[in-house]
Amino acid sequence: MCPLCEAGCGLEITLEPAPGAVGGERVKRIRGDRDDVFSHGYICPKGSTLKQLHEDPDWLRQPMVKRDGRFVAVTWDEAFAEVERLLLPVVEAHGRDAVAVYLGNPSAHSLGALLFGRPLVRALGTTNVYSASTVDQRPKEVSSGLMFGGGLTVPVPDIDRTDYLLMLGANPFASNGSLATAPDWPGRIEALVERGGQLVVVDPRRTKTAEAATEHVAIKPGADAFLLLAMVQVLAAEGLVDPGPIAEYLAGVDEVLAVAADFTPEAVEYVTGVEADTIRRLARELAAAPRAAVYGRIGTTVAEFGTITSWLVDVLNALTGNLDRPGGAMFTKAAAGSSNTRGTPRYGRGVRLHRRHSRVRGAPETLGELPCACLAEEIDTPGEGQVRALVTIAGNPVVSTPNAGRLDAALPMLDCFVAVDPYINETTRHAHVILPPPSALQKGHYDLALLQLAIRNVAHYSPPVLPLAEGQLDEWEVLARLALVVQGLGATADVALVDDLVLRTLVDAAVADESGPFAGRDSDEVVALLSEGGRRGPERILDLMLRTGPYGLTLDELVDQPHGIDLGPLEPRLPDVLRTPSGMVELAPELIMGDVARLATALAERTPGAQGNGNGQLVLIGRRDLRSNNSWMHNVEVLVKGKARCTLHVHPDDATRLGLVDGAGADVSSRAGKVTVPVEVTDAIRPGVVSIPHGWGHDMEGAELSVARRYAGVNSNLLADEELLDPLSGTAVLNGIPVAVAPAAG
Ligand SMILES: Nc1nc2c(c(=O)[nH]1)N[C@H]1C(S)=C(S)[C@@H](COP(=O)(O)OP(=O)(O)OC[C@H]3O[C@@H](n4cnc5c(=O)[nH]c(N)nc54)[C@H](O)[C@@H]3O)O[C@H]1N2
Ligand SMILES: Nc1nc2c(c(=O)[nH]1)N[C@H]1C(S)=C(S)[C@@H](COP(=O)(O)OP(=O)(O)OC[C@H]3O[C@@H](n4cnc5c(=O)[nH]c(N)nc54)[C@H](O)[C@@H]3O)O[C@H]1N2
Ligand code: SF4
Ligand SMILES: [Mo]
Repeated sequence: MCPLCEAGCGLEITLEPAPGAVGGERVKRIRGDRDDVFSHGYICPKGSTLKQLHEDPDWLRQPMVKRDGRFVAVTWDEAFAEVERLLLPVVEAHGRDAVAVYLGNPSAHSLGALLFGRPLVRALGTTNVYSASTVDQRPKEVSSGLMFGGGLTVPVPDIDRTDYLLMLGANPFASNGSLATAPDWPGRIEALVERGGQLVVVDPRRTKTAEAATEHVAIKPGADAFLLLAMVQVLAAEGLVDPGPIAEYLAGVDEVLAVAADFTPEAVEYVTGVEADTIRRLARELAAAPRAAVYGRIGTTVAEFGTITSWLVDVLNALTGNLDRPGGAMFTKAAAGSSNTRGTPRYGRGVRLHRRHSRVRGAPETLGELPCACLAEEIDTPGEGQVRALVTIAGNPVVSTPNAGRLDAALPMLDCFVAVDPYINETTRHAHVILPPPSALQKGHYDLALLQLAIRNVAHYSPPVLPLAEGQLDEWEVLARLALVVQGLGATADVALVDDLVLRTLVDAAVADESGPFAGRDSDEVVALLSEGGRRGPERILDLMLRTGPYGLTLDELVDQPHGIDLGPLEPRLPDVLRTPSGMVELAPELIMGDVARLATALAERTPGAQGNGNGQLVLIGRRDLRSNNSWMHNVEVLVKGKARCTLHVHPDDATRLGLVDGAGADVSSRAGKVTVPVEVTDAIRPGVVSIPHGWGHDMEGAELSVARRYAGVNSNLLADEELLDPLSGTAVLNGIPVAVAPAAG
């Protein structure tokens, strides 16, 4: 299984003898697995580069410790001793909250990091927990948590069976899909159009996905909430509200229709840049389609009204009768790890939000984390509670988070910075200790998180393809040893302590679960069963999760079926999928209803001619490229060579007005910073909007990425403003950044 993105394609990897290599073999070829039950041979250009990543000379194979400002390779024992030496005094002097943790994107695709990262966070005992979620999907987790009772209880568009897909702020032709796990989105979209279905893409850019669609709506950045709420208004005004059989599980329909009343298509025409007639037609089409789904992704979440927009996506699904029906927006029933297949069906305590606030700015906690846009100020603002140590796991926040310049300047202030990461990059160059994981080919893989959002119920496990080198630690072992160090058990303590404790906690819960397969069994006996054949680490825990999951699978069964197990198309799951206290879908959660006032204020302020509406103000958005993966795969030559990808997309009208020339440089500046970037004039972007992809800027001193440095590009997050957040989710606004653009000086 390819662990690089959410699609999770099956791979066929051929090895060949290689006398010098660890284990005596190396990868000969990687291609798509034609027998895979879900991907059927599909692969993107990144999948085969698992070989290049594994063989990349810059991929660290030994821990690094900084001595006199330079990294030197050390043994694992020395590295953990250094962590102990630097980290424990911080905790002793300033308490546990003085240590912050940042979890990055690849940790969501790593079984070891998923299962041992949280125990490490608990061992640290800090409330300063940050992750890439608050520059990503957190608004969707918040809205889903409030509506359905679980952060990952996110309805996914049933694209294989739908007749009408309204897609906002997503470009699966580049990203391969997100929060809707499916290999080969392009093929599935083509099939939708071929069977006579409609795809409407709402995006300020005419993307490849928009080109494949039956309609493209070039909305103004940040305006999706207005568009969707106006569609609700049309449904209400025209008597088109018809939730169908799920009506009996919906609470708050009238409240939702009431708040939509003022948001008529005419009222939002200016803010959205979408004609009232179009909005009205879209609402009618959505209501009339036999089976339809609304789907929103990152263009709608890293936005000013991210949570409201995420909520409205599912409000529309529900009001048009498309929630929880085939061809609509449905709930996955994952084989392992899902909170909506555990406990009492239908009822739960829901999610708790805003239980505490960040020290400096008072920004809200969500799902146990603070907004990563606050990390820099928590480090660089002196006072009680200041962050003085940092642990990053699979993250590159200096490139990925807003006002990257401020964070870059803050990291050298830390007394201790430990990075679990394979590269010396823009972020980890500031670390005191770097602890590298093995490559993806050396780790077992089961996508515990993203398979919970698959558009078909499937289960896949792949064992390590290549062995660990002598003395090399697996990723979970790195995290377990870190946990032991922070618990004060020493740099050489045995990882089995952590492994057994994590498993034991889960087994105890399993024997206590009256409806589960281990109900009433003896914990020791269950642990012994799971440990048969010497199984340990993440695999042993995964086996437990599979056995206690809704299909009662075992890891051995998955190992025996390397092409995956198809558990069938999604099926209706209401009301059992819910974990809300009321046992109802909360269509009008209080927190969200309260935030609609902000939308109303914005609507009143943003009228042509009103003061401060930013007329003529350019705004910056991002984009993705099929050959990139956030910030960290630009060290693979085959992916970066050719035409430069880190360019500023500008509409021809804006280029003429601003004197920008295709191929020449432009200075782009915002409140947060300034970059100089090559111009690419294209009519595929809405006038008034410019776009730079994130994840670049690899020419920083001290980073050791020999290929990426030659294709450096610029860091677009130097421009993103860390002060702009969606208040409900604490998610940074990364699209719609006000910028000034001029021909590059000199
Ligand atoms: N302007 C703007 N900014 C954005 C976005 C945007 O659309 N626009 N998108 C946001 C999104 S969606 C995301 S998810 C974030 C990503 O933000 P991050 O997660 O902070 O960044 P990544 O680029 O994914 O960096 C991954 C890091 O993990 C390391 N790594 C790779 N594989 C492994 C592994 O197996 N184990 C470990 N321990 N480390 C590994 C890499 O070397 C790298 O340092 O960026 C966000 N930033
Ligand atoms: N090749 C590749 N694949 C990836 C990644 C990658 O970096 N490269 N990253 C992975 C990760 S971590 C994630 S989270 C997913 C993200 O997956 P997607 O959400 O599909 O991400 P993008 O391809 O960036 O598409 C977002 C689209 O939103 C548009 N947009 C920007 N602002 C707005 C707005 O205000 N409103 C609307 N309606 N649209 C807007 C942009 O023009 C862009 O086309 O991709 C994953 N897959
Ligand atoms: S789309 Fe590409 S990167 Fe994503 S899982 Fe498939 S092969 Fe890997
Ligand atoms: Mo992401």
